[in-house]
Amino acid sequence: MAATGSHYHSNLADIRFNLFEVFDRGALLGTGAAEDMDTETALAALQEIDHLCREKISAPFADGDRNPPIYDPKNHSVTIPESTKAAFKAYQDSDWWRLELPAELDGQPTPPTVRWAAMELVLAANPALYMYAAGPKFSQVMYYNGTERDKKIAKIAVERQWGATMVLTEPDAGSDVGAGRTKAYPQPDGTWHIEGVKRFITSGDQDMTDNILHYVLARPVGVEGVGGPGTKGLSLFIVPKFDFDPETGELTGRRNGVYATNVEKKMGLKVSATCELTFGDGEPAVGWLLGEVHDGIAQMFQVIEHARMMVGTKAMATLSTGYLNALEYAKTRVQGADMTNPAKDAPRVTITHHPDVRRSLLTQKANAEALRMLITYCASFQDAVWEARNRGEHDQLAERINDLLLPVVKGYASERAWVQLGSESLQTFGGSGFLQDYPLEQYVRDAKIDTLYEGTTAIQAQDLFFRKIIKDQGVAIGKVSGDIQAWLTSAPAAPGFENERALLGKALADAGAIIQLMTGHAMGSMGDPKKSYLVGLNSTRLLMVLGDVVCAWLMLRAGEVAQATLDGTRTGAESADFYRGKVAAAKWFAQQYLPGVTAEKKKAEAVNLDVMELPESAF
Ligand code: ST9
Repeated sequence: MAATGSHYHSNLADIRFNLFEVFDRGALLGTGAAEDMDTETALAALQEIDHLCREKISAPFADGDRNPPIYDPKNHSVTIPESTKAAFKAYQDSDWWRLELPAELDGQPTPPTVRWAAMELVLAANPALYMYAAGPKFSQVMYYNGTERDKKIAKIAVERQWGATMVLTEPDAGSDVGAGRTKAYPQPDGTWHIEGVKRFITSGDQDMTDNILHYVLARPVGVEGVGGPGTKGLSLFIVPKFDFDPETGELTGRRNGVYATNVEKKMGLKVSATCELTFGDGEPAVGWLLGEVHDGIAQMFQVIEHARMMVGTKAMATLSTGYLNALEYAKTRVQGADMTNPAKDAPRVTITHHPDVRRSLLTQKANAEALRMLITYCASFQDAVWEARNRGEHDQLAERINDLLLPVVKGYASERAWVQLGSESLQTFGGSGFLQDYPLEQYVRDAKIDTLYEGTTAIQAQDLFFRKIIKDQGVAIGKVSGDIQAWLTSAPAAPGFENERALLGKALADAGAIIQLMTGHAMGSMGDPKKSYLVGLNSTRLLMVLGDVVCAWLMLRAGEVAQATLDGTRTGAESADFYRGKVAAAKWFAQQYLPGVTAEKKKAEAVNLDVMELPESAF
């Protein structure tokens, strides 16, 4: 019983429910900057993108894995498989990527919650394709940080749909970007020559776009006051693959001195060409400094923040389609008898009758839907930032809460998703899950990278604690925690969640205790530097605990909305079984994950310096 048709399964009902029944995004649509995007238009767009994903974008998913891009070391070129090229062209022609662009760049102004809902579909269907198509989005970074000339080039890059890459990592500078050694030499004509080797460059070369703009971090040499050590000494340069006329965008025919010098052989996400790029070996790699600002790391973080949100969304999207594939299989797979009927000749049943399969399916459903809520919740703060900017203002609190949630979106979602995909979704298929007949084995391989690139889980955990909690002086975490507390003491939207609300209250307090414990260690480290190890030993734990608490809260909010719909105290757009499923998933998530927070608090308290004092030879 091999799978037929598209591997891609979407959950438009849950997306719609989240956006409009829980997060009330309808109030935002059709007004202000989203004037041309009312609720009806947004829903129609989601449906059309879903159709495109099913028919075209998802089509080369397996082929791209089995026949990955071909690297030609003679010409330093990368050839993308024809099937992926066709899907890429279909996506480009669809213009849906314009949802992610502002009006200044010929985009279709759309609030981030709706944008991420739309991109969830593309990321579930074919994540590498989303990355190849990200060039126009990068143009925003050039447009908003650049000179008038840069703004013109940004528009050209959108119009011509050029590719783009983020170029930070080097062989000896991965998590530690500040250790990068690539140099930039100023030239009399105002350009810069870049020299160095960069590694792990996603979409570093391809033959689908007429040009590629590389966004490169390098250290300026010979300019007073810039180019010092660490990340703060890095500047951001734009280095095109092909030289072009900045007025018209026409290619001049000159090939710039940046070449793919290797393409990695990987565990998964194989159709995404991960390149080594060599700059200025033999011929100059000419680039220009972005804007006037020698503040490359901050500019690059504008890309990174978007990419971290993208990775969390990709992880969630893969788990969602993985779960729906598993559910479809379980509904038709007949194996064994019902547990309550021990007779040898008892009728065989579909595996959805077996308790362990039900446990697994509900766990997958609860996780996929919780992660979707986490992403929508985070994006709802991006909506506030977006709305304020459109009014010419800043919503600083929303910016800080978005910053706080980003490492949770990236770190927690990626960890949960690939483990769930491997341990539950694939497992539902039994031995068949191990075969390439089904997409699960590829999902697991493709999703593993999400815990690694764009900052590993450990980096997310450090970012969360040191930058987003301590440096923020607890403002954002205080607000989120205060909102959960306020919800707990407010009148429930529907009865029946008393036990789960109590679990949430206890978990919130225990999570707070872990933060307090770690803050104490951080402060203690000023007198005793070794205390900082105690923070490091607990930081990933905190990341996962906060993910559990926030997700449980969001699921319970959704559960109460669903229960109220079933009780008839509000009206909803979906079927009764949809709402029954929401109630069950919400309770399950709270019951299965919240008690674990108390255990994590105990484990955090038990951590001491023994592990750091253990000699290497004892490991
Ligand atoms: C990669 C590619 O993995 C994977 C897939 C690519 C897919 C591409 C397609 C995606 C689409 C993207 C489209 C873009 C569209 C954009 C549109 C937007 C309009 N938040 O703590 P310090 C800054 S690529 C913000 O001292 P260290 C900040 O400026 C490889 N900013 O750091 C700060 O200064 P200040 C990915 C932050 O100890 C400065 O950095 N590699 C944040 O020097 C220094 O901060 C990684 O992700 C933040 N969270 O360096 C690297 N953090 O404090 C992972 C720092 O004055 N490593 N800044 O504000 C890290 O993140 C390290 O923590 C480190 C440490 C490098 C930052």
